[in-house]
Amino acid sequence: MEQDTIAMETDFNRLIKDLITSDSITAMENMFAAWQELMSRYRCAIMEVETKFKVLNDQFSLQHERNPIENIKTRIKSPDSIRRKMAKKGLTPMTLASVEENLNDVAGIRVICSFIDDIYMLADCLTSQDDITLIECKDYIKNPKENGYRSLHLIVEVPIFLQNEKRNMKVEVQLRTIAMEFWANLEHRLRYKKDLPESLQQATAGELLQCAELSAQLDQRMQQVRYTVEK
Ligand code: 0O2
Repeated sequence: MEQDTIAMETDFNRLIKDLITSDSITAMENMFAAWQELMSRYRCAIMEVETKFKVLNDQFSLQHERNPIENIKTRIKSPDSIRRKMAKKGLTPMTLASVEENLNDVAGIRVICSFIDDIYMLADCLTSQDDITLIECKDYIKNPKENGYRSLHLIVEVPIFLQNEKRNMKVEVQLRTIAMEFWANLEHRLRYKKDLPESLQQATAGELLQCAELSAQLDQRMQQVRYTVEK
């Protein structure tokens, strides 16, 4: 019996060794290295765009004694989220070249602003810089989504300078006010409570839409207060 078990284990080990050849390990290592390199390029692109916003914030605070930016958040899309988005768009098989060409939001930066005006001022300042190319602009502030979602989304291309080459990388920039961020964060959390009955989902959607409208009014009023104070 013991002899049989030893023989089976030896066969199994041989099978595994045959499957995992040194060639396949090298191929996996190469794939992993290429993935790491692409993600590193996206991280560099985020650093470039984040620095641009920090410079604008600093310059503006010197000139106007206030900061238009409350907070900056950055993220690289997770491998699982990338895989799901590629599948949703029907982009299979998933290759690195296809991810780079077809996904605009692997690198994301969110800029939380004090006032609505600041959003457009910062967007203009960023897109008028000569190394930035504006690929797409979705204005969900002027045209909110049906559920009430508001933000300004830009897809920009920014060059990054590596040891021996220059690469243009895409970055998604989301600009929103504190009130828009507050609403979007809570809505995002509630949306993932998927097991709600249909009637409750509809009631919640209506309530969330009203909250979005209230928060948009709040943004408008705060903007008015600022105009009054500045006059
Ligand atoms: P995550 O984890 O935030 O990155 P496209 O990218 O153009 O093919 P998409 O994804 O519909 O199509 O683009 P869109 O409309 O510009 O939205 C992209 C991102 O905006 C989302 O990213 C969210 O971050 C945010 N967003 C859009 N609509 C809503 C909304 O209704 N509620 C909330 N809370 N956020 C929203 P991802 O890919 O969903 O994920």
